[in-house]
Formats: sequence, C-alpha cells, structure tokens
Amino acid sequence: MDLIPVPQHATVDEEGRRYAFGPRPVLAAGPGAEGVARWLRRELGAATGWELPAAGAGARGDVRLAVDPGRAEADGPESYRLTVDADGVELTGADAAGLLWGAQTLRQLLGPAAYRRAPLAGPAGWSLPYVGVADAPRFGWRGMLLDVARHFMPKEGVLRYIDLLVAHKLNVLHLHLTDDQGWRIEIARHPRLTEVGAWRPRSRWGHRASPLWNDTPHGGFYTRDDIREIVAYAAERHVRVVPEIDIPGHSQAAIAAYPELGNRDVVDTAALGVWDDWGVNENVLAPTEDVLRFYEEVFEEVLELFPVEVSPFVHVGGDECPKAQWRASPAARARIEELGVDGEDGLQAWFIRHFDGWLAARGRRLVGWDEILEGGLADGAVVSSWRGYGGGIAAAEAGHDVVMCPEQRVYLDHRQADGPEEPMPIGYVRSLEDVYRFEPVPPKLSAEAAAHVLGAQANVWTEVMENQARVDYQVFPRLAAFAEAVWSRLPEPESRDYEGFEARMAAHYARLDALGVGYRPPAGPLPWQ
Ligand code: TNX
Repeated sequence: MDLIPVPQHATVDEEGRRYAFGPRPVLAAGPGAEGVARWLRRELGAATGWELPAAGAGARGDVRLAVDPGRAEADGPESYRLTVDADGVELTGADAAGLLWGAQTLRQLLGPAAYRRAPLAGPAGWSLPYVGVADAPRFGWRGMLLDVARHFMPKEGVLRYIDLLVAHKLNVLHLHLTDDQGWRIEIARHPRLTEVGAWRPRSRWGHRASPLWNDTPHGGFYTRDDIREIVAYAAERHVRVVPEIDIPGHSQAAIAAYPELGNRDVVDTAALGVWDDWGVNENVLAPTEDVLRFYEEVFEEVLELFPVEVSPFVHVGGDECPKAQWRASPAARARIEELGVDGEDGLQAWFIRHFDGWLAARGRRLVGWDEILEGGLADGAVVSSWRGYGGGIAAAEAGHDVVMCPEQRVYLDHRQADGPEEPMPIGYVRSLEDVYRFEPVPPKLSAEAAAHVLGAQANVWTEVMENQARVDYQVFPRLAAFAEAVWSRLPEPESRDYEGFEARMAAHYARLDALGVGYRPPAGPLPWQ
C-alpha cells in the first residue's frame, strides 16, 4: 500500500479486489464530520472533478464519514479506522482530527494523481484497494519549526506548508517569527517592529550558488489579517500553531526598531540596524521593567491573534543569549542586585519566569529552548530540547513536558549528504536514514519521565534558504521520514526497516511530484540545485 507514515494495522485484500468509483460519487457525513467532508470536497474534488454531493436519505454514500468519540478510549485520540470493500469507503475518526488523518490515508491509496489540483485528461476511473486500516499516532506533538525570520516566507508559502504537514499527518507548526535578522509579525501598538525590523539591507551569505546572495535586500512580514488567516487555515486542518517571539537574545531586529530595548549604557543601540549576518548575537534585551512591559504588550497582541484553541502553547525562545553586555552594563549589574538574582544567568531566568507566570495567568503554556532550564521553571513550562537530548532528559526527569528536536537528528538546515555538489553546506550530514532512525524517547528515561515527552519536531532554520525552492529541497524527503518516526510505532532505531521505508518512498516521491514539492532527488542534487 506504500503508506507513509506506515499505519499501526493495515490489511489489504489478498485477491486484489478494488472498489471502483462511478463518475459521481456521493458522500455521507455524520455529526462532527462536516469539516473533513469540506476538506474532501475541496482537495479530492480538485484532483478528481468530483463534487461529492451529500448522499440522499436512505442512500448509502460511496464515502461514509463518522466521528465516534467512543473510539478515543480504546484507540486513542486522533485515531481512525478505514475500511474499503464492495460497499465503498467507511472512515471513522475518534475525533475530527483522526478523521482528517484517515482522509490522508485515503488520498494516498487513490494514487499520486489525487494530489493534483485539476483532473488529468483521459480515462480517469478512480478506484481503491479493499483495505482495513486501524491507525493512531504515537505522539500528540508532531511538529515542524519554520524560521520565517531569517528569510521571510510569504503567506501563501506558509499555507502550502500547512497542507504539506497535513499530508504527512503532522499537527504542529512552530512559527519562529522574530530574530536578529527580522521581525515578521505586525504589532499594532509598536509599528516600528515591522516598519523597521522587517527589513534588512542585505544578507551577507546566502547560498553560495544563489544569484540572490550578493547584497540583495530582504524583508517582509505578516499583517494581523495574514496571521488570522494562517491561524484559521491551520485550525480547519487540525494543526496547532506555536508562535515564537524570541527573548531576551536573538532580538537585534527589535532593538533596531526601538533602541531603548537594548543595553544603551554599553552600546549605541540607536546605531544598530537589523542584523545582516548569522550566528549568535551579543545585542540582547536590557533587563528592565520597561522592556518587560513592552513585551507584555507584544504578547497581548500575539495572544489575541493566536487564540487558545489553536495556540495553547506560546514560545518565548530563551536560546543563545550571550551575557557580555549584561556583565559590562552598570544598569544590568544594579538590576541583579536589586532583584537579588544569581548573576547574569539569574537575569535570564528572571525574564523567562516573568513570562511563564504571565502566560499561565492567561491560560497558555510557555515553551522555551532548553536554555530556559538554567534558573528554574514553573511546572507548566514546556522545554524544546535542541542541544541534543540532554536538556529534554533533565526537563522530563524534573517533571516538565518536553518536545524533542535534537539538532543532531532533526535539524533540516543541516545538509543531507556529503559531496561537493550538495547545495547546502551547513552543519553535519543528517541523511534521510538518520532522520528515519530518529527516536524521540531516549531509552534511559524512566516510564514516568518518558510520559513527559509530548512528541518531537523537525526544525527548519532558514539562514541559507532564501526561497521556497531551497526550503523544499532541505525539508523533503526528510520530513516524510520524520513523520513516520513520530506517527508510527517503529522498532528501536537500529532495527528499523529503512530499506522497506525507502521502497515505500518510491510511491511517495510520485505524490510529492504531483504536489510540486522540490525535494532532494535520491540520486543527488540536480545541476541547478
Ligand atoms: C541554533 S536552535 C539556533 C538557531 C539557528 C540554528 C542553526 C536554536 C534554539 N538556535 O538560531 O538558526 O542553530 O542550525
């Protein structure tokens, strides 16, 4: 059946029988299934030309959708069951999300043409193999981080990525909205964040073969309505969006817009522009009450734009905050005294803990990179473990929820093969096989601590990805391997059947081709890549 990610249980008819659709199939959707019915009409309708009208009273739909909450207990949240036989398609989800994931399986079974936006000419004749599938995800957090700060991805691209996540049964989009190199979300109260902070004169090193790298200015941002649209689009597709506003490091774009946010007693922050280089930046936020208020105002708007149903988790960064300016700044030293915190690290913890409480009081949970562990955290805070598994292990053992995204495994900015022709010379090699053998739960965790691993995400940092073609190249096919590692219940990493996965990938490449995804070809980059 060549399904990716591989389902928990699947059987296919031994006689090879198939259900053949007529030219005008009808759809029966039970209560709670209306959203997925709409999705099928829109997406499968585009590829097949079907209108999928509602089945009349007493008529049996060719496709029958139902939500059966009773199933959640036995099969788990987001689970689905799919049967195809002489009676057509029966798809039942434990919830609407499960139903949507089942619809992805259905689409894969229909074949690559089901991923196109218009029917192909010629004798169509859609059919499905008789199958029985019972499937459920291993983890509730199956995510991808998209860094839209280093290089802006226009709104249409983000919506397309939401569709690509859905096609792989992934359900979290972590949007890295701010960094030294750009501020990408309009904040009405502080307009200079995007008027100034969304634009940089040039990026000093793009991709070596790119005609864009040389002194090309770069910028862009999402308006408030763009964000509302992205969030609504994701919500309809059962994708949670985690907005990230990175503090107190990675903040030079904000300081360029509002110099009072920086450490003015040690640097002339008014002279700073949006950063035109990559790496870890020393221009960090000043540890003042005014800065806290400013960011509370920012987060107030963020919470308004990202409602709790779609974004129960809000990311505050917390990574890579060099302390040199705080060490040099008399004002920061006085603050350390005044607050009675433990040096510069204590100041960083003070920042994060402030927003931890602030977000908790508003019904949200803070997420931060594993540096936030340094300094003590409230119980509800979630840790993104990126510097390997260590932070995640420590956090889980201390009772915090964790999202695993170790750079050694799932940083998709790192190159996927060695070789001089490889267009992305960043980091170490993280091959398709490496990603396939990614295991979110380290074996040394106790069962109790392992229960704190909410799941995992693949991180797409875009320093060297200045357009969608480059993002596609880095993300695919590795995201397909990642999806299987977080959705499916695979054996231990060493005993995983990578060859079997590769064999199934042949069918998956055809789906990606139909979708127009510019993945890295298995034989290596094309000459223009
Ligand atoms: C580290 S991961 C970073 C990012 C970079 C990335 C490049 C993390 C929390 N910080 O700012 O883009 O490495 O691989």
